[in-house]
Amino acid sequence: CASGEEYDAVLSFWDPLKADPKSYGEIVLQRLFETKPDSQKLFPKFTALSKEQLQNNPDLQAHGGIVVCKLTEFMQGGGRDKKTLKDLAESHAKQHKIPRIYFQIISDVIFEVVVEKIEGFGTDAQTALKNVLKTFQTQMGEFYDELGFDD
Ligand code: HE5
Repeated sequence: CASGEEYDAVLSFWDPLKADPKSYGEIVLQRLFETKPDSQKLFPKFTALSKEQLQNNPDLQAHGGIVVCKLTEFMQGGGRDKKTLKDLAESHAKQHKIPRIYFQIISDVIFEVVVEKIEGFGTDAQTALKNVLKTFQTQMGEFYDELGFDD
């Protein structure tokens, strides 16, 4: 599990994402679809759209914003807010049918985008972010296990 100091270290660089979740979320989802084209099929709203149609797409921006806001909420809770993750695991397992591997895949994309776009995100903050995202994936996995969702 990531330590409290690690959540603080990440949050000390997180202001740009808090200020503009849609823009960062848009980049994350576009990068996700580029690096893992299969992932696009998991989104009924986006599955049929071309790369061009995913540019400046208000739905994609809105959903990207939602994803970044949830992640911010998780970090601000210092990993102790189980309700947020439990609700997230339930909707992703039962409603959206997202195999758990995608939490790792999107975490890797988030890491890449954050390090690339956020000024001053040094090695210590990078290690902290890796550990925080790892904790996120692990806890989502534990809720998936509880729900009996095997994928
Ligand atoms: O669960 C919800 O609210 C608690 C519904 C809205 C929501 C979705 C839907 C939220 C808050 C998140 N996602 C958040 C989130 C954080 C992690 C990093 N997601 Zn989510 N998702 C939703 C992730 C990770 C993740 C990986 C993948 C492949 N997510 C997805 C996919 C996904 C899908 C298909 C949906 C359904 C809504 C939709 O299609 O929106 C356009």
